[in-house]
Amino acid sequence: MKRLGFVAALGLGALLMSGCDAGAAMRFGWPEGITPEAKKMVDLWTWSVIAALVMGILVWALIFWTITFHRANDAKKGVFPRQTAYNVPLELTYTAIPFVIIAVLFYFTVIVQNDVEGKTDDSKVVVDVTAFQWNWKFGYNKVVFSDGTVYDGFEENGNPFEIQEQVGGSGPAAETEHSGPSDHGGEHEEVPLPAGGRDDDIRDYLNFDKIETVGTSSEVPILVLPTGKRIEFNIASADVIHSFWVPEFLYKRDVFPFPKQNASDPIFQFSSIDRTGAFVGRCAEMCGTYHSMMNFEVRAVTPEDFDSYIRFRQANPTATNAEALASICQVPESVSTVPFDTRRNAGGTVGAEGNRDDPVLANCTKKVS
Ligand SMILES: [Cu+2]
Repeated sequence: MKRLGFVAALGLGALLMSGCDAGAAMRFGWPEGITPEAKKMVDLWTWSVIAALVMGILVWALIFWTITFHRANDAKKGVFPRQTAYNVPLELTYTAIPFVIIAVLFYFTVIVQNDVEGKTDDSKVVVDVTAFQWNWKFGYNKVVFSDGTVYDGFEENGNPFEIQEQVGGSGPAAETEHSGPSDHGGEHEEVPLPAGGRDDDIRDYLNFDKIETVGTSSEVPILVLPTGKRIEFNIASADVIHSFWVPEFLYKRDVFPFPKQNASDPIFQFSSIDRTGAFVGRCAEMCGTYHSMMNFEVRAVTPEDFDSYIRFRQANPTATNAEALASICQVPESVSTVPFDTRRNAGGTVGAEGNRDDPVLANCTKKVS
């Protein structure tokens, strides 16, 4: 008993000295959610862990009670123990209780899941997310400003893969007319390119918008969003399967190429972001060599700042995202993550010292075998 008390005191002391507050402790390792949906998921998680702990403590207590008070001693040696099998009421009880537990967990999971996956058609911001190896592109498909005016950012002829009109005969080598940014006028022969085993010309699920933010290996893409407004995400991949994950949203969704053919729903919504700040986003699906470097940042700003940001980008189509962020007095670079150093130029961190024109080792004798 003394030893048990010591262990309990040690555990309690370690918890108190770790400096985590009660709220963080009750999240059992999860980050603090910043959407109403995330908060509901945290509650479900907290109560599920508590239920598991109650069950765990009960089982541990029964195990320790048995091994402490029912071990063999001299008086019991050689005596056949009392048999308790075929105790029908007991067996019915411990069959029924797990079913009740599963039913209760299932009920609350479905309630929260329906809420998280719920969609309405009154989103104030619609963002087109395009994942590609190995970065992200964010486009503003629709924005409803605070004064009620609607900005439609969808670019009708933005898809360079879409074949607008078939000219001439049919068949794989048919002559086609190409429209969009890559159009150089005139006719050319269609060259099928690899795209998930399909021709590029059916990558018409990719959305292009007038205002877009594209990440590069030297700049982390920052997706600016307003607080307090319903936001819709429409995710698509230009190549392989990625996964859109913002830990503070407590939400992650696989980003598929060809969502229709892959039977994947590319749209999800959050009813609001509850506080301003910078939140790191990551790719959560192993998608190739630089998968771990595929970071982005969500920058939640006030609705007024968001309106100014979009209006600045509307008025200055050639301005960079950094300039637009600076125009609303936001730090123009990501503050939650850093770009991956690709070491492809001398301006970055270079490797060993050496003469670029003659990279040989000084005072070295070649080994001849
Ligand atoms: Cu990825």
